[in-house]
Amino acid sequence: MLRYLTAGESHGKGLVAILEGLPAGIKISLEFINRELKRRQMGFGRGRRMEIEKDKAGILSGLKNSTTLGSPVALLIQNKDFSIDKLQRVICPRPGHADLAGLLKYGFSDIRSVLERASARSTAATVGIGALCKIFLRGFKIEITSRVISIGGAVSHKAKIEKITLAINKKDTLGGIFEVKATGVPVGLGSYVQPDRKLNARLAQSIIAIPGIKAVEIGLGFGYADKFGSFVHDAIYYSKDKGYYRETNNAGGIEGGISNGAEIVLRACMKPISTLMKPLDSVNILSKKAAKAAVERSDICAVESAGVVAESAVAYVLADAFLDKFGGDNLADIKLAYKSYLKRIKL
Ligand code: EPS
Repeated sequence: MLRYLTAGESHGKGLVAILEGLPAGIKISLEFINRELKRRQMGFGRGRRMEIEKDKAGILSGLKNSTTLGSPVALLIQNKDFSIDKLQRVICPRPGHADLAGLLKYGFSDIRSVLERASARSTAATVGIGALCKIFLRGFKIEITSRVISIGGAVSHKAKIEKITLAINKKDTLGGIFEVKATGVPVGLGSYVQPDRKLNARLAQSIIAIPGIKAVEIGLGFGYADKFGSFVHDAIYYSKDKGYYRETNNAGGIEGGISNGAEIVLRACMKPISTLMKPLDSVNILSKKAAKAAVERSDICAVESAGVVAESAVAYVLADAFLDKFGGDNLADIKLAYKSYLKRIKL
């Protein structure tokens, strides 16, 4: 079983991630982890914080000679902007952020106490975990990628840049849609036997947990709603060299909660960033009088980064499901189990 925890505030000392359950014997490339962290920081529309931070991970445990020991792997990403105790109190909650609900729930008198952990800064730790999982999955030729489909409704590269530029000029923000694909996933990850073992359910949960994500669809997703069944289900064929195969992949690689061997395809919608430079109406939590929402340094658009974070979320779920199926403490054992499974299902 794979499990992880992250810790860290946006302007605290740093972010910590612990991943437990990686088998022994995996060669870990710190360079790869750092490349992934850098990818998360990119994209047109990111805020000034991304110019300050040059995220790099330190590995504190779980390795010997860069190879996993089967013990927990702990990562540390230090914050350059470590200023949590000096930053101004925040008293006007931003609509769309965790500010007001978090303040009431935890009984704070400073919204900063909420936003420090609710910030998407924590996704740097998620990407660190995802990079470790990607390294494991790559050993089995499973690759995960993402791309931005649209930003504020704009689809072409030029239109997306123009739209974000408009948002910058208008002191507004934008969301959009991104897609994540996983190739090389074998048939048989996840299960229909219990809701919490369904691969689609686990993927959807992990994606919707990313800050700002409001909707997830798998394969044709909402596109199923207005079509006949005969038009959307992926007909099954068989040939001696290919075995069972499909000519379409509307299911997005998952049927009945199980991977079916096709590419896993999912899309998610990220809402516009909720910190607005021209703020919306809010209420001062001290006076209870009408006021404009707090203005914090933030991003204008972070859909590309959210795609990278989603790759990590998918990598974690797939690595866990893979270990459920072929699990072991040792990479060589898992490779043997995988080989024998592939031999069995080759009909
Ligand atoms: C982020 C770091 C944050 C924000 C952003 C994402 O840094 P700061 O608040 O110091 O500018 O730029 O967070 C949010 C958009 C949010 O809503 O919390 C990061 O590292 O990705």
